[in-house]
Amino acid sequence: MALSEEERFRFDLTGFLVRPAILNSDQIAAIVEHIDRIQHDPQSLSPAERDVPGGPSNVLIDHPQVVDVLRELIGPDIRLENCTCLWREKGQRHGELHGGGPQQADPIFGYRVKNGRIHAGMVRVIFELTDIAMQDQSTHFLIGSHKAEFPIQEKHLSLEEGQRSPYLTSYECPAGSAVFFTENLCHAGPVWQRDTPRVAVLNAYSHLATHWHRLKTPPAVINGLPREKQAYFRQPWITDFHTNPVVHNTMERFIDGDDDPVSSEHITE
Ligand SMILES: O=C(O)CCC(=O)C(=O)O
Ligand SMILES: [Fe+2]
Repeated sequence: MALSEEERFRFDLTGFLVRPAILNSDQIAAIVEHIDRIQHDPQSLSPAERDVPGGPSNVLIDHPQVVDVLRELIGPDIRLENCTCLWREKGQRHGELHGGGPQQADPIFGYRVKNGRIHAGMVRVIFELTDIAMQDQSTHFLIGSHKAEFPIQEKHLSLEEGQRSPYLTSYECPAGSAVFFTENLCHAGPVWQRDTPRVAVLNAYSHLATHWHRLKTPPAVINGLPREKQAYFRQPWITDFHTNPVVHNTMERFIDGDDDPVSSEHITE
């Protein structure tokens, strides 16, 4: 198992988990510089690097300390279905608390534990590329809400100072940390309070058979990745019954085969 018993307990109890400092300083510097150019000077980049996870951020797609955890949380076959970068200046925010509660019933997001195993739907991984202190106001979580069966009550949804739920929690971590959370956990990106920006990459992983986000990663970026990383974008199916014996959509099949890495569901307009 990838998670220690303590990590598994913590993820199940709260719905999120921080793995501190899994990237080295060279990796962090290269990705921050790349995101700066994506956000502020995209024309200086080749089309293959004009968005994440192209260029140096491709190390995040299949970081060993991340995919091991995801395979334990989601299942052995996973996809990367959305990848975004952020450069959040003081005063900017993502928005209000959202998600969690009874959408638990939806297999895309749902979180359940059976036979000693976690079966999470979509899991988001935030790669924090700057140090995060509590007062900076990084992503916040309403802990336990990933298992809530009743609607999340209004008084627990405030981000106002002094009116926040006692269950609203965040984290501190050094640059280069990975923050995992189940998409069924109620969460928010409040107003960023630090003078220097928060730079991060957000990856959404899901079970191989599901796809929530319409893929927005540009085809040129996916085409520019090594084949074993393109495999994380393979089509969302498990078994092909057209063939005898049936074929399974494994990572190895994709890597050894000639499937077009850019599937028809791409936004091309
Ligand atoms: O930007 C943030 O801090 C939160 C992002 C968020 O809500 C999400 O990844 O779904
Ligand atoms: Fe969100």
